[in-house]
Amino acid sequence: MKSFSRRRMLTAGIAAAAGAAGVIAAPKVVRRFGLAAPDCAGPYGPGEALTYAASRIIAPNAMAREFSRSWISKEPFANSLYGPIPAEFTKHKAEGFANWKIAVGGMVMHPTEFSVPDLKQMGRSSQITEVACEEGWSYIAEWIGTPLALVLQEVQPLAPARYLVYTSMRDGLWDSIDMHDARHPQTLLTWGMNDGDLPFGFGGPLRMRLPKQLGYRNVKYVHKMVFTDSLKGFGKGMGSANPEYGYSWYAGI
Ligand SMILES: Nc1nc2c(c(=O)[nH]1)N[C@H]1C(S)=C(S)[C@@H](COP(=O)(O)O)O[C@H]1N2
Ligand SMILES: [Mo]
Repeated sequence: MKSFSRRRMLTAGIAAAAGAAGVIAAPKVVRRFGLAAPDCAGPYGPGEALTYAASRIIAPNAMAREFSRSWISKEPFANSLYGPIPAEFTKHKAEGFANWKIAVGGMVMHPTEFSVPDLKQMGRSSQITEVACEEGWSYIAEWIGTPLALVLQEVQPLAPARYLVYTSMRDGLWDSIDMHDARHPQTLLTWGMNDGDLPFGFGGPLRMRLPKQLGYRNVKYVHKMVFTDSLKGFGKGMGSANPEYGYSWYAGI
């Protein structure tokens, strides 16, 4: 009850602040608090800015819902992939991804390449959570992987690092999260699903899993991660490929 009224008060507060400043000026308000979403100047503008800021202010430790085993979907749906397949990816696929590595660099003390066995050795966590596509469908699966927080401990991001940009080798899909989401206990570099290896169709050998965010942020076949203090130099500077197509960067659920 207490937290509910506190939430209402804070929501009202943020809305009032935004209202007072004019909805168009909302991004300015959140920028003042250091919570500007990188795409807040884009089409989602004020709405996007408020969702991101509100989730950090009201529920900084919110967890995605976890389900019991009986909720696991009998027929999980692997979405289609688009675009040409680079030769480098075809080669890895032919090798059964035995030589797959993820390179972690940018603003870190120790730039490192990790193989999937390296990650498995580092640590393991599992969760039964839902993948929700922005198109409306969803499914529940058990996801098994290495908490990204453990990778951060290894590479040691430098103090100015604010975002982590991660990229797929398959189609170049890229996205970014802030340091808060990078350290979130449910953020996994996923290599397993439903008690087995992560199947190819679901992003195997390695997939970013962010159960608190929409499906498209859960990039498959990740091979590169870069810590940065600014997203300006990446694509059109809106934090991911998605806002370039009109989707929101933060996409919290
Ligand atoms: N590399 C890559 N990752 C991707 C996509 C993609 O096209 N390429 N599609 C995204 C979208 S839009 C969704 S909804 C989810 C779908 O996950 P699923 O195939 O496990 O259902 O994967 C995301 N990850
Ligand atoms: Mo999606």
